[in-house]
Amino acid sequence: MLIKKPSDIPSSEITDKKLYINRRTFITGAAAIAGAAAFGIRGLVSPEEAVAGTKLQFAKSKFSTDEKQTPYKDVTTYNNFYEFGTDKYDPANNSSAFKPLPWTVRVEGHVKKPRTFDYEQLTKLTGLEERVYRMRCVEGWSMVIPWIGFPLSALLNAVEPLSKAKYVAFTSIVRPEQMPGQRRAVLDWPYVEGLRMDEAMHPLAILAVGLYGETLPNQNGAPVRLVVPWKYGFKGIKSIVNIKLVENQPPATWNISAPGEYGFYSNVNPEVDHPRWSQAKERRIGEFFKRPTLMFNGYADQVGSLYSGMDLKKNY
Ligand SMILES: Nc1nc2c(c(=O)[nH]1)N[C@H]1C(S)=C(S)[C@@H](COP(=O)(O)O)O[C@H]1N2
Ligand SMILES: [Mo]
Repeated sequence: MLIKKPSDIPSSEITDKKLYINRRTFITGAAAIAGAAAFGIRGLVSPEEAVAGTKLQFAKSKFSTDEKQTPYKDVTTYNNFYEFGTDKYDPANNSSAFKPLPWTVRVEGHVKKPRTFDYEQLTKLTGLEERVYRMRCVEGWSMVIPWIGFPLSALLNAVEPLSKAKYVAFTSIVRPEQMPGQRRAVLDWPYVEGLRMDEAMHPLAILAVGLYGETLPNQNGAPVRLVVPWKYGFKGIKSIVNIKLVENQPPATWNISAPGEYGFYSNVNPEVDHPRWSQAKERRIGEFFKRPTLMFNGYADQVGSLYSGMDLKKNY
């Protein structure tokens, strides 16, 4: 993330590079989930579907944008997931050995009922929804992604937060044997992130288990990751194993690594530039001309009130 500015990336690199794994490769990877039935996501997938890519059942959501969706290929081959390497194509190329199932997420801290959820329990909390969201990376590119997930608030409510809980701390998995990027100290592992409690409870904040109607490819944060569409992409922590409700503002990986560049809040804000580049515009992947970046990534009507009275230049 520190390495390339969006303006350094020729659009030819974005569209023409042949290094992406194709959809079939993902599907083979997902055949690892063939065990799906064995792991107990029975009811969501039939064995045939598991082999052909694990389809999810979901409802549509009123929170979706009807903007043109970024092609599957771009969503799954051009992104950041430093556990698999620092290049945009590394996650797709280096994540095939990762085994996303079986999986559990521990939810604890200042809660009445701390609990460990397995994958099936997560997908059944409220059932799954499709949320087509605009996503804006701090580096200046953006996508429109049809996520499949459920409200983070549903998970938090299930453990009954206590009044002492002011923030939510998220932790990614550490598995250097399956994540080649973790064999190097590019970041402090595990990757960690945080939200303020009211942000975490906002209906737009979801935990995603899929995209384009199928289980998440490894490179996009399988099997469960955070999606907060009004914040820069790096807040969307992937492959989450622990969620802890805490009293004080928790550490966040990019904030630890470069505090002057990446704040705790990291709301998409065209008026507050990154110290090394402007945030006023963005390049929607697949489009040639840049478009203006919108306050809170276009979700100002829904989330603006969370920050009323806050100095967003200081709390960047
Ligand atoms: N665990 C972990 N989560 C992570 C990252 C990472 O390196 N490790 N990168 C972040 C960054 S910088 C971005 S832009 C998004 C990109 O992933 P997506 O395109 O699949 O949303 O994931 C975020 N979550
Ligand atoms: Mo990012």
